[in-house]
Amino acid sequence: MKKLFKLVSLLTLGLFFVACGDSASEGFTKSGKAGSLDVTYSSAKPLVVGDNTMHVSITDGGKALTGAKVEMKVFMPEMPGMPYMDYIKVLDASGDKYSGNINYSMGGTWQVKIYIEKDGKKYKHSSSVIL
Ligand SMILES: [Cu+2]
Repeated sequence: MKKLFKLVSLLTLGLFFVACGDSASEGFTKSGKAGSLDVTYSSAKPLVVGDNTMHVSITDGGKALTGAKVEMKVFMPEMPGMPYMDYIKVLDASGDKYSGNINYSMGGTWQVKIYIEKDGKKYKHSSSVIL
């Protein structure tokens, strides 16, 4: 009986960790290249229509890129019955993290551009998200 109780406790504990793992992975993250740089942009929460705190991290040959000017732009091309719309934000730098609010004003596919400027060199990362 004691053994069974132990087993049930372990299973319950296991489920608890599985549940926690799920909620942690519900955030958003996507990676790609900007020229020679590696770019990851993410949000702690799933993306929603409206305001989202986005984080960008950049590495150059595996080393975090600090002191860059990073601008994020999201846009939707014009569609029948919908004008072109965009949202542009220069991200705040804090160490090797660049963050800022991005507002996706409607559901659908948004084109994402991340412009990076460092020591006079310019890089661009192109991506897209679906809300
Ligand atoms: Cu639209």
